Amino acid sequence: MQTIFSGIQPSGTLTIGNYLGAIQHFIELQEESDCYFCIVDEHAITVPQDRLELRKNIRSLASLYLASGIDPEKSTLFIQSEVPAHTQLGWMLQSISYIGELERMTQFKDKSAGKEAVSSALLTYPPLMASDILLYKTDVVPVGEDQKQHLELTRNLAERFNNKFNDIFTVPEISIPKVGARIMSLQDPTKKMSKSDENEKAFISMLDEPKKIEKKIKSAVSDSEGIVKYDQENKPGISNLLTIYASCSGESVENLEAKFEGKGYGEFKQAVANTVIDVLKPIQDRYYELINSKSLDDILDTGADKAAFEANKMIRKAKKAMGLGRVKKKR
Ligand code: ATP
Ligand code: LTN
Repeated sequence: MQTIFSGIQPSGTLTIGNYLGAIQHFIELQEESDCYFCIVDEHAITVPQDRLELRKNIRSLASLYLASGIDPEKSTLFIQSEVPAHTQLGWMLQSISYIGELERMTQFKDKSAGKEAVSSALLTYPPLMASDILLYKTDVVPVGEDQKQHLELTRNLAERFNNKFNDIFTVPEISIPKVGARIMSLQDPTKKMSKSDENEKAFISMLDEPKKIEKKIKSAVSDSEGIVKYDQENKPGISNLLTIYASCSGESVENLEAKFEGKGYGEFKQAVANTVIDVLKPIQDRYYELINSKSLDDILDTGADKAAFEANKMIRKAKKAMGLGRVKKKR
């Protein structure tokens, strides 16, 4: 059986972009694979976080994973900082990462641009991400388009380690969805939708109330042509709404274009809003049942134990390969 690993940062409430680009696919994958889904809180602290807000976001993300359909009987759901092996292997992988290759990462460039104080952890974020993946002998990593570069670096680090020390890591494949891999901001459709965007109107949060969703979609940037047609270059706003509609409904973009031929943006936007609400409403209902439940804690405890057991086996191999610590004598 193949092993799947993916992580999401608790850096705010998940957006419809996170859902369509990532979580929706996790749900399908768990049926036929051994899956690990992680709340990567140590990645979130690479930029400043308020401690109480972070706590809240961690729990909220765990609850959203489950409400969206992650089944703890089938998948291992856990919090990164509760499994120390992640930072341990992260450090070892930093020792074989080059500053030059880390500085070339677009996420680093985007998040550090114009900032006065940039943490060194923002630069060394990718070896920690590689550690998350490599600890579990991961075969496939399902992510949105924006993570492609990080995955390529992960593959390079795995191969570099295997060649330099010992062949212990599985070199993972990336899996990017065909539709929905890059949902764009509603206010600036040339930028990806991001949960940490300062402008709240730019994203639809998975917990937004129906009225709010409707309002945000109605005020989404479009164009003056009045034709519902997919044209990424000339009509990025409408193309983005078509992608959202298609990923939420399962209908193809071509079908939707035909359905809205001769109809105005008002009617189209209302239909997009209705489909998004239909997808999110049942998830929100389950979310509020779970958020304060004891079962959420039990699931996270079990997940951390299982993940730590597997991860520690890989830590022992990696330490041995690099010559760290002592050779344990059998007594
Ligand atoms: P932040 O804005 O805090 O950096 P983010 O919204 O980009 O966060 P992540 O936690 O970094 O979200 O990503 C979680 C998963 O969601 C990843 O697989 C990522 O590729 C995917 N993802 C994030 N944004 C989008 C988007 N706009 N469209 C499709 N997939 C996305
Ligand atoms: N870097 C990712 C989050 C992330 C991740 C991972 C994704 C951290 N570790 C391991 C897949 C596998 C992001 O910013 N979206």
